[in-house]
Amino acid sequence: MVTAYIGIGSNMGDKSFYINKALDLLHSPPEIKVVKVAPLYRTAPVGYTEQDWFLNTVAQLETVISPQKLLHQLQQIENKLGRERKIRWGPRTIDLDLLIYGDVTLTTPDLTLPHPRMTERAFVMVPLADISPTMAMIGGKTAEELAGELMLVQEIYRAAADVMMHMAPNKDDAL
Ligand code: A4P
Ligand code: MG
Repeated sequence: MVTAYIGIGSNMGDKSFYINKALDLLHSPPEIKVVKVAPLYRTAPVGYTEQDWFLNTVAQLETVISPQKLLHQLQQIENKLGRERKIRWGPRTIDLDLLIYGDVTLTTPDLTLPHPRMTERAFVMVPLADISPTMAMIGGKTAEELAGELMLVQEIYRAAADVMMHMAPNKDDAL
């Protein structure tokens, strides 16, 4: 079984609904178990800035499927929740990025691991540090140290509402 981390973002419609729904869908197949979810954050758009603020969080998973299959699952959930790819880094109902998959490093046309931009982004590092503060990041800093630096220069605020997951019973038996 491998521990993986997923970055989750939404900036269209009922953002917390889409995030909750994505987590429910992620948790539903027997080969994926969502073990931790960070709090939700309101974050200023990075990259393409002419768009609404995002709601972001990070989830920790345990899974037996390959990183490619996991990415495929994430894309299927994005499609199910009405994601349309019109503008790179543009508005989206849901964005699910595979941040880390065990200690795998990989560069292929479809998948780069760890996610190449994660350590530059407060909207990833702050929630990641909430659930795994001592994780060692590329460059030798911990998640908590990096999050502390990024939150001083990028706009990020704790959201009022948090994730309300409906965890499936007896999930431990399924893996
Ligand atoms: N891809 C390669 N590696 C990965 C990976 N580790 N995880 C490929 C997920 N996908 C990966 O992604 C484009 C392609 O990246 C996919 O076909 C996949 O094979 P996409 O989700 O279709 O498009 P995107 O999200 O617009 O592009 P990208 O490059 O993933 O953007 P980012 O880096 O995810 O940034 N600001 C705030 N505040 N909060 C956000 O959540 N998100 C973005 C998107 C920009 N600004 C933001 C936020
Ligand atoms: Mg993406």
